[in-house]
Amino acid sequence: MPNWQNVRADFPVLHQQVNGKPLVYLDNAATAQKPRSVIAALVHYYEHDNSNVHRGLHALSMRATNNYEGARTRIAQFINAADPAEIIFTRGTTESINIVARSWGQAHLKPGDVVLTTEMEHHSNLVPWQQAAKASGATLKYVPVLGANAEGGLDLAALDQLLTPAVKLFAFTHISNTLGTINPVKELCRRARAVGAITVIDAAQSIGHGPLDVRDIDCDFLAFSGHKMCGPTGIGVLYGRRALLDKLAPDETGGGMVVTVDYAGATWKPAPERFEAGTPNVADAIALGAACDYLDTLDRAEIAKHDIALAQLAYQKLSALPGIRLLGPTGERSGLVSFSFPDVHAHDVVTFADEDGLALRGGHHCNQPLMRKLGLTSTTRASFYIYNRDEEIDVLVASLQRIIKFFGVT
Ligand code: C6P
Repeated sequence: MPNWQNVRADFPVLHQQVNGKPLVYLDNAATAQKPRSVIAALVHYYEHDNSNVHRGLHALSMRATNNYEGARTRIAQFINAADPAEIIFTRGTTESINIVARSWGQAHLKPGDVVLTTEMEHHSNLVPWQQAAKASGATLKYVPVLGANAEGGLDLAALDQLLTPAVKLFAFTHISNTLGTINPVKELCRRARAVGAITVIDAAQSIGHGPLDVRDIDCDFLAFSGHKMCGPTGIGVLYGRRALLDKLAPDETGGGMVVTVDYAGATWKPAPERFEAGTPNVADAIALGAACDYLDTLDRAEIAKHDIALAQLAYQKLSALPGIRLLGPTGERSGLVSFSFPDVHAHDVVTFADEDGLALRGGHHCNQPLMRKLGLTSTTRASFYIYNRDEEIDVLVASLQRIIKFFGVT
């Protein structure tokens, strides 16, 4: 089992005071902090290897290419993809989902088809499907969430009615960034496959928080961002089954992704190059490989236990506070807790908490339709990661007690 106290020492940013108080960083669902090894990988690349990839025959370019492709192989291994060619580097989850929505959507969707998603999706796994449906004449449908506080998760009985052969694609999140719900992704993929639908998983909130095996889940596409798993911002991954990727036309075209070009047209390289037009984000891809190494030194099954235990403790302690409304599952949940107080805006909560050195997130969390369904405009969210400790939950509770007193919440 990892020594969680040592983990904190790996993250330079944590060792600072905010408003005269020790920083308590509980905004990990927005972005995770970076360990020294990831920062060192970035510095090393720029100090020693910086060069363009796939183009040069000189030493630096070959080193950069080897390290860039090495990172692809490392990430394939991290999610147990069958082939590194199934790993496409993108800017993040949002771009990854947009590539599928545009490339796959354009090629396959037609009027009468259904794209299925869920009521708990982040805008990044919702708006691209709205756009794809509009462009093709397909219909977008949503699997409902159950319960006044969405505590019941996805309505799996309604899924029986919704998953008809008209459904060509089913896109869903692995973990809700607002509710903390962990969806049964393997089951959802199995049920989608039974009607011939392809599956797209938004793994933004799960990738850094536990083991993830695309072959075991048996999904067709999966998207995630490096910055939520200790990697840099500006880099992410689209995983796609090779057989599907090689049949897809690229969404973006230009240098690096073509075999031949003449004045009449061009032919495409196979995946992954086909989807990586232009100079890629070499440094951040390499540092994402270093983030995989880092997380594996901690054991991802242990990370899952650690983050879930913190969220459960927080849920239990917060539920004792007057007036609080807790959202999402009452039982097993991922490493975050979302809540609201009557007549206190989440932005006020976050501003007060900041005075106590706490970093929380307040807002709609890019989940506007879900917020509306729950009769809310915003929630406050505390999200936990490998370097958080039980004592930090006490700081959170004390800060919320101060807020409750100030606003006279009963
Ligand atoms: N959620 C949050 O604070 P990008 O921005 O592309 O790295 O990730 C988008 C995204 C997609 N899906 C889910 C489930 C997400 O949580 C996010 C990002 C952040 O909750 C920023 S809104």
